[in-house]
Amino acid sequence: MKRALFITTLFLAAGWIHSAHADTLTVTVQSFNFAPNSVVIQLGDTVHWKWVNGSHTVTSGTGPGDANVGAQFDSPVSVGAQNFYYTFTDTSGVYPYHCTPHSFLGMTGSVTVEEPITVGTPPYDPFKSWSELKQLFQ
Ligand SMILES: [Cu+2]
Repeated sequence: MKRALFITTLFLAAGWIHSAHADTLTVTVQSFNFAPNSVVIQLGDTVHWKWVNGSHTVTSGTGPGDANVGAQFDSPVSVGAQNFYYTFTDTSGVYPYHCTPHSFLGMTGSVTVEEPITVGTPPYDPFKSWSELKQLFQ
C-alpha cells in the first residue's frame, strides 16, 4: 500500500513538472475544415497544422476582411502535404484564424492561449509534502 502511494505520488509530481514544458498540438487541415477547429494551449506551446488534402492556408485573423489579416502568421497555399508550425509566445488570449480561399465556407478556427501554470505557486508545498511522505516510510 505504501509502495503504491509512493509511486502514485511520483507520477503526480512528474505531471506537475511536465506542465512547465512547452507542448506541440496537432490540427489537421482537410476537407474545408480544421480538426479540431478550436484548441486550448498554454503560452509557449506550438500548434502544428498538418495538411491531409486540398489546397488551404492557415492565416491569422477572422477572415480576409480582418484589419490585421495575416499579421501574426500566414502559411503559403498548400499543394498536397504540408506542415505549418506557429509558437504562441506573445500574450494569452483567443487567436482566430482561417483558410484564405475557404473562410467563406466556414473554414475557420481558433487557438485559445492560456497563461502557463505558474511554477512559483504549486497547488501544494512540495517540501512539506515530501516530509510527510517520508514519514510514511519510517
Ligand atoms: Cu481551405
